[in-house]
Amino acid sequence: MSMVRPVESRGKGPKRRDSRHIRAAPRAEGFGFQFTRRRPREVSSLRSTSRGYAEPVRSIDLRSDTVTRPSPGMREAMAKAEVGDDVYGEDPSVNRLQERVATLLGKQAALFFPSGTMANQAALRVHTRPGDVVIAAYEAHILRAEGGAAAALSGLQIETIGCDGIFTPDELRAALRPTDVHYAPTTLLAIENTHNSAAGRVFPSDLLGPVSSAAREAGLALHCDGARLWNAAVALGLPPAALAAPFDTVSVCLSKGLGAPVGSVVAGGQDVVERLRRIRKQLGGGMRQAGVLAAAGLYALDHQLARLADDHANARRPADGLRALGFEVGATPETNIVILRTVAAAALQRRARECGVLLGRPGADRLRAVTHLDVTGADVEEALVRLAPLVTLAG
Ligand code: TLP
Repeated sequence: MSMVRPVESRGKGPKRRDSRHIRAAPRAEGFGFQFTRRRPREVSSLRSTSRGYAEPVRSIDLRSDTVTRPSPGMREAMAKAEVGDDVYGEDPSVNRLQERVATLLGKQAALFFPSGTMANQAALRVHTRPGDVVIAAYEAHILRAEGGAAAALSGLQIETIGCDGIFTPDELRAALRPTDVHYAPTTLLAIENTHNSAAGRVFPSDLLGPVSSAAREAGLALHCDGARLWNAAVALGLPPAALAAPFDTVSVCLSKGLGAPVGSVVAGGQDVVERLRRIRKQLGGGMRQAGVLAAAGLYALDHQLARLADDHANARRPADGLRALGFEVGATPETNIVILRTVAAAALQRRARECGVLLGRPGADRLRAVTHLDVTGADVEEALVRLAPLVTLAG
């Protein structure tokens, strides 16, 4: 393949791109490259080789498990989806997805949402009134990463407790306020399982019962932000319904590890789901022929659920590898998220990108690597090779 001109003939070194761009070939064709006139996202830079030719460096995207692209099988399922107007409840594919998720989570009913954020925020609103307090784990996604929606849209205060996404019944009780005119009523407990900021930590199944009993004794409703509940279930070897059982509502995402392009579902009792339908409409989330999206979710549940165990194995490898290289990595991940702490997070993220490794930066001193459907074990090894020289930056 003589698709890239020798570096010398361009005179400006290996970083300069040809006027045309280079795009990675589809996954099924391996790591080959082809020219295209569109700016590619897959190729981050060119590197010179001993032969003096520039070769494209294929990006390994570890920013999030949301970056996956629908596979050919999923696209085919989407193209063939039976559809109808879902605001009238007439989309057969959406109805099938909702029934499927309700069954998987052991609930009476479920409702399809365009995003995890809308799913969570609708659930918070359904259980509360403006001014109420919601208790959640320290650095909960509903507080940190949903654009301030709980305050802006539902007038809620979120109080966080515990550490690493986990807390005990005593910590929950200690956060409750006396019933007194000075204090806002605490009405909801929200548990995030797995916990994103705590490197995908699973809420321990033996704590789930005591914590939810303590919440019930205090009269709280219970919501689970289960964007990655599938990962928790696979990691524990338990059915998702077992982890969903204590909760009034559970939101799950189809667009994270499961690899669908869009979609979340909230499951719960019939009544609560009917009330959620109205809130979804208020939030602008009533969708019409959404069956094309639901079909992707159904395909993901059929074909891409059990393989989450591969992502977990692929996350343990960089955690161990990065630690061995001298990076500060927390506990070995229980699921698919690795958090790396460094004062030089911004610089390291930039240099990693130049080497073709895309990392997330969830905090000023934190980088994140998330494994998913579109990265293989070999990609993870390659990422470690590319990151090794950067350890001196990590401080
Ligand atoms: N998480 C995203 C970002 O928002 C940080 C990611 O890349 O991890 N709950 C949890 C626990 C989540 O991790 C996310 C997304 C959501 C809810 C929201 O889902 P979406 O992005 O569909 O609104």
